[in-house]
Amino acid sequence: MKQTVVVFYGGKSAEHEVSVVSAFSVIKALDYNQFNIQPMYISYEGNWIKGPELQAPIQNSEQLKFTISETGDVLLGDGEKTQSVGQKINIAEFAALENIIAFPVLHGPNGEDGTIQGLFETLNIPYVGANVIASSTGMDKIVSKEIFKAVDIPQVPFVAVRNVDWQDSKLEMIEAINTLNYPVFVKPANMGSSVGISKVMKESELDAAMTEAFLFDRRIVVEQGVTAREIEVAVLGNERPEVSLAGEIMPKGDSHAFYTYKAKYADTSTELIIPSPLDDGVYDQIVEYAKQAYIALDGTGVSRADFFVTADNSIYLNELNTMPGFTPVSMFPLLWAESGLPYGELLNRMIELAMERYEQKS
Ligand code: ADP
Ligand code: MG
Ligand code: MG
Ligand code: K
Repeated sequence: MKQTVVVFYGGKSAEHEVSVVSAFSVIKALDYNQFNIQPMYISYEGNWIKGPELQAPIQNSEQLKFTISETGDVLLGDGEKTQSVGQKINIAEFAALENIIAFPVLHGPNGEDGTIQGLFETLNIPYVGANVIASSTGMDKIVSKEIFKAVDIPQVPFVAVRNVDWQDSKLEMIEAINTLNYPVFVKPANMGSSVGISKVMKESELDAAMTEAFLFDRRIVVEQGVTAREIEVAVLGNERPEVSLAGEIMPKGDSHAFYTYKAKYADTSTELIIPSPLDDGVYDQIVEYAKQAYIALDGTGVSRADFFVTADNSIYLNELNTMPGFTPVSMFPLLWAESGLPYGELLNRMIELAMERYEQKS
């Protein structure tokens, strides 16, 4: 009997739409000779909607009832963002499904942060990608920075700020932030896709940026801005992680102050250069840091490690993303394709790694 891969997508997260686009490519590219595919849409409210089980690849997103507009918006059903196709199910019904493996293609809080991974652990269901601890620490920019610091991976200077401290002792907080050089980047601790992030040129702009970031999280990280190239590598594996070639992000046009949400998903003018031309020794050092970072968070399955490389070849780890984008224009699958592992084979390898880990545990 074929195993069923349950692909979770959507999610109660500001990165819902990115997830839908990623999942569509995943669902299309999975190996239907080996698996049945069960799409499982999670609505903005957190409801689980079980779509029709698929025995053959779907050809277009209409069959999953969503379309992607020219501006990159995902429109579900008739364009109502909360509409979806399928039948609402509860966790007990999910747990009763037999011979399944979960494939969460979810970004951001409630999907990439260890919560749903913990549910799969509890239900004793194998799942693709990062485990609970890598997911939760990787999602939290403050916790992950503290861990990377502890293993001596270079990062830009940063200051962590809690909402209550910003309310109670703003002047002290500003003083701490002013020890960094402007521009600074203000980021919600738990988010991705550049959601809630601002580049702040001077102190007078700080308040608005903090208010914006606090919409997404109680905790914020303020980072010193660097002028640098953005270099990313993909990591794949459990105990012995492998690292791909390096890719470089080139957001084009001067409308982008940095690699924004729009530049990431809607803007086809953003160029990805693979392999990225790097001076001698830089790639090897990046590979080393990527492995160290992955192991420090106890990474499993996959991650994308993102770096800043300055003109004088200083290397800073920006972040580890445990559920990197999987859209057709996403860096992670393109990096593996250029490194000799095409999209479909990459998905198979990810499923294998999930099963390996599951069998080791049990
Ligand atoms: P996310 O998890 O949302 O992708 P990042 O920390 O990667 O958040 O920040 C998003 C983008 O903002 C980066 O890809 C980069 O373009 C820009 N950025 C973030 N931090 C800095 C920094 N310290 N210096 C320069 N650019 C930055
Ligand atoms: Mg991120
Ligand atoms: Mg990022
Ligand atoms: K992250």
